[in-house]
Amino acid sequence: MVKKLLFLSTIFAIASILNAQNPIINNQFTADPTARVFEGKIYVYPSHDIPSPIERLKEWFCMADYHVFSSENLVDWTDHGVIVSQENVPWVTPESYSMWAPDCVFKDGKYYFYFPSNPKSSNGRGFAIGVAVGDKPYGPFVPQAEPIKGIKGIDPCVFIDKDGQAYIYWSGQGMSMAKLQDNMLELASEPIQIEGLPEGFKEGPFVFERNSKYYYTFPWVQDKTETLAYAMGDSPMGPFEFKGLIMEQWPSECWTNHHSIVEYQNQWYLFYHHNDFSPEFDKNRSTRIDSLFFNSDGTIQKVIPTLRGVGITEAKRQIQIDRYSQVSDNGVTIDFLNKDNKFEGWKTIFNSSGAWLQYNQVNFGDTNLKEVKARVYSPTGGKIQIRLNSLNNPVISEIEIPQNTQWTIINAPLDNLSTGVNDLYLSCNDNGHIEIDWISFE
Ligand code: FUB
Repeated sequence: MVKKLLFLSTIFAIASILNAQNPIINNQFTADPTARVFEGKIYVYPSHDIPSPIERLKEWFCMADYHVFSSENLVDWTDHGVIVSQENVPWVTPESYSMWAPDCVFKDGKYYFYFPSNPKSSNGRGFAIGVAVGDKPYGPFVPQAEPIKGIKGIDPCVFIDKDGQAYIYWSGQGMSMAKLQDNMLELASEPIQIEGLPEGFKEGPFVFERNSKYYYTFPWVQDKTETLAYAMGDSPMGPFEFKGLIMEQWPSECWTNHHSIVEYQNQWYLFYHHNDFSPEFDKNRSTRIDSLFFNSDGTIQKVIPTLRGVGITEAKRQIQIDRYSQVSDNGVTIDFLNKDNKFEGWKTIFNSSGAWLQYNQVNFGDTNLKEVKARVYSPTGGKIQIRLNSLNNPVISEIEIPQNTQWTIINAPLDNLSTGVNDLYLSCNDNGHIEIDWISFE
């Protein structure tokens, strides 16, 4: 049996490379992202939302398997393919499509992948939490024959303290935790409830430590949709004192949020999700990242979700300016390129004089580039001006866009050249209608 499972995990692992800002994964829906640093890279273990192939889940969460993604620069992501699926876990009901929010940790040379699902023994009801074990962060992972005894619930998070003791946290029937045995597969203590949290629906615990403070973080419905909130304590078992919000609720169109917090190359990041590629159905979600900062007393500064996300964009790549850092109040709109395949991404529409857009952190390298290239469409024709670092700086390129009725790629020369990392500013001086898919420098 073990050999067969290993074989299945291996054949599914076909890596592909993705490049994107927020949302960071653009070849499938991904939710509940747990980010971990393994072998000097960031690995993301998300849920894999799919449009339901079965009637019962058409309006609900539907997940058949897990992929894992990795990145060194938080911009280019490798999809390592399927690591665990509902068909290859002995205890999971094969067509339950309940492979909800997972986690993965490393201990004593092994990677332990924790995931909730519907157990065969439960006649279609409820969740248990199982473990799959691997030698590498991208698998292959071998699922255990049975789920962890003593846990009924979802959203596992495993935290290993500095002394090597591992703790598992989960939700469902309250917010619970227990110690894990050294084998990482069994509980070492009776589950207890986390005290000190605010009233209201809570799920998705994520625990981390920083400067000897323990952070118990969780999605929490304070009003209409889920916020991300946190409490702090001096021990992984609490007590925890509620501190407030990490992220505000979504303005209605996505009911869930679910997150993880990780330090990578001296910067802390919040991984979370939103329904960017599926605005009309909030159970098909996508992973995002933004930077996270602490105050001097250890409390967390609120994270404002951005489209720009994190990481440096190479000037020679196709820069998706629709993932902007800031835009003018009027005259710029963002829309899908192809409403029938939203994974193709977005376009930026400039349609009035004075409109501007800012896209931060573009790396022009150390040699002067000579021209700008843009994929554009404009039924009216018009001009776009590009500046670096401020709208008051000299224009480095004026792109004259001829009236056209089809997407076309045009080139314009660059003046006042620059090297290094700069913020881009695009602005429009006329009232034409100009659509831009991407721009690039060469
Ligand atoms: O992804 C399914 C469920 O939605 C998760 O388990 C919850 O945390 C929520 O994000």
